Amino acid sequence: MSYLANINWPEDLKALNKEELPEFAQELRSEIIRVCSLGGGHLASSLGAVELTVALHYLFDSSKDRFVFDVGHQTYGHKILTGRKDRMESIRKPGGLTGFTTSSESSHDALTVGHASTSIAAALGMVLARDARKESYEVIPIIGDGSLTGGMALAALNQIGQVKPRMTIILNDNEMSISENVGGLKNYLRSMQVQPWFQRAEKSGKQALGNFKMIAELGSRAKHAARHFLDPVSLNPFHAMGVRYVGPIDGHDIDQLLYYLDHIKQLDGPTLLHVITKKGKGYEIAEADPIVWHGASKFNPQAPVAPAKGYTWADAFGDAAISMANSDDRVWVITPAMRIGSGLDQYSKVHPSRYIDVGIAEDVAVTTGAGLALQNEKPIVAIYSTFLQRGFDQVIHDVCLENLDVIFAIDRAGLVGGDGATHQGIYDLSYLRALPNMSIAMPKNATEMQSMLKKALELGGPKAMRWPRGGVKQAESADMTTWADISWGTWERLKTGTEACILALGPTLDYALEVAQGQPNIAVVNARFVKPLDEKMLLELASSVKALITVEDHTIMGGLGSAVAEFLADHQLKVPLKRLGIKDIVIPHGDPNAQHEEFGYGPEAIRAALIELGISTPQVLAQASD
Ligand code: HTL
Ligand code: MG
Repeated sequence: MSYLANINWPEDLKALNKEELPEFAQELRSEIIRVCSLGGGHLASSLGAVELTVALHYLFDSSKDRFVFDVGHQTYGHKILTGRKDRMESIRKPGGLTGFTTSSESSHDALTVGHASTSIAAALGMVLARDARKESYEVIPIIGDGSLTGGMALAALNQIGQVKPRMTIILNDNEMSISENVGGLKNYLRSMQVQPWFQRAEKSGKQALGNFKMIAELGSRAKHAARHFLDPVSLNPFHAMGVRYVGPIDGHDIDQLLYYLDHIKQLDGPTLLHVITKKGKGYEIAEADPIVWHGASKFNPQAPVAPAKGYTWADAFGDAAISMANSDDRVWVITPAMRIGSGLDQYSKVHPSRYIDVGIAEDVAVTTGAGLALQNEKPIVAIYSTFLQRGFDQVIHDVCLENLDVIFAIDRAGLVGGDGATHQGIYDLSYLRALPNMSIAMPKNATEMQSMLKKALELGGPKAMRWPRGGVKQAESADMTTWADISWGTWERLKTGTEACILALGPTLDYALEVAQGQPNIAVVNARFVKPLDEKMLLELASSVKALITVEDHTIMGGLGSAVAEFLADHQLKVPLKRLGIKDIVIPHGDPNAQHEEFGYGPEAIRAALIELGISTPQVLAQASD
């Protein structure tokens, strides 16, 4: 029988008998697989959290209790159960549901999220508010083992151990981040599953938990004994921070989940429930390769194979890094948990001794890079634009102030597509440009990327290079010694023109070239260095053309356009300037190419800007009215 057909809201789920829940969980799982097969999505994490999601919704009321999912990528089941079942096929698509939890999408989404490790701190704030207002709802952060590697999560736990609010923290431990999880805590968590005391505790744990409240109210000796049973080793790090530890329990056994969640909610103070799950649970291929099926592209559920992807910017960086590390044994690459996404799978195998995955800890990645540089090593810190935001202070304080030789390899610069608002890489130029000693470049292709990396290594100092998500043509030579020299801080004239010049960056160069094609009055420049600008060329242009247009896949405030405007103002140059890029708004998920036009910096927008600037040649007008 189909339960799902009649279940749209948590109330419908609550109408089922407890015995019916495992079967319903299977239906929920099938629906998640179906939805992801149609349009892709975070399949493996959502599958692993199915039973947990069912148990939470069966026991609590997400319209008032706050489920604070960390990252939010494991919430497809939660979305289906909270009134969004009929819109699931739209997930991550333009105008559709977001891929993470988003408060504006549903009142059942307690937190808008996408970056890791925030759930426990946000939940602490909610619990403080609840207790200050003497209200009685539950606040339940649900955090993965990967996300627990972030300093923010650990610092928030530490604070909870001080404040000791009544709350349940669920640690959803599948021993995986996107790739294998890393770190000492991971080893500890794994050891919890094989300790002999755990096997004993598993048998009698339920009974002990049932009696816990009663025992805890007895004298201190009994209290101590009870605590020791549930919180078994005095070295337990959660216990040490002042948070009661219960577990580990089987996160695919709904009965167990209900039992423990129900009992823990009756306890005072904070309790962490350690739940063991399998990433990709219930779908053979996803269980076998949870890395590939972490973020799936659409697939045929009858014959599921992950589609082959073409050569990407990340691959180009990974190949370049291998070559650099081959030629210089002081080159290192650091990633905060993004081995695959940053193109480092091969690098990690070829140069394992100069590769570090620090976990979801961008701050640690940056400052570890600083430490290496202080000892004369040559670190490359590979971070997505959006996640480097987490390491901002470290970039200033630990790298730039000391002018250290750290290369920042920034992937996913610009709009990123399905991941949407939380993951857009559109602020890095603004936040890096202000920093002393920092240099920022954006190559137009993989060959230019190689030259920039080589030069950055040679020059030293903090050097940031950014590139977009997606495909790029493979560079010809993998051998660093053959890579062309590039003069740092110089732009490249791609097309001459007499009346206007379009200064474009990265992927927007194609738009500029498309608009200028066949137009003798329009010049195009690859403005590949945003800091320093090519001041010589800019001065020449300012006195030789009637107008300038900047185009960038980045927020206008603080980006290339701002840099050019500042330069013109500082030199009292009166040439009209039009700046195209992202305005001061949040950009949702969508198709990046369509969004470039929609948000005002695609080819049509460039044509309109030319007309506005009075560069209304017949050709431009003809194209604009097409
Ligand atoms: N850095 C930060 C600050 N936030 C995010 N979201 C990432 C990197 C990228 N990221 C994810 S999901 C994920 C990472 C590293 C793994 C999380 O592991 P966890 O959950 O154990 O918490 P699991 O995948 O279910 O095992 C996304 O961007 C979606
Ligand atoms: Mg995990």
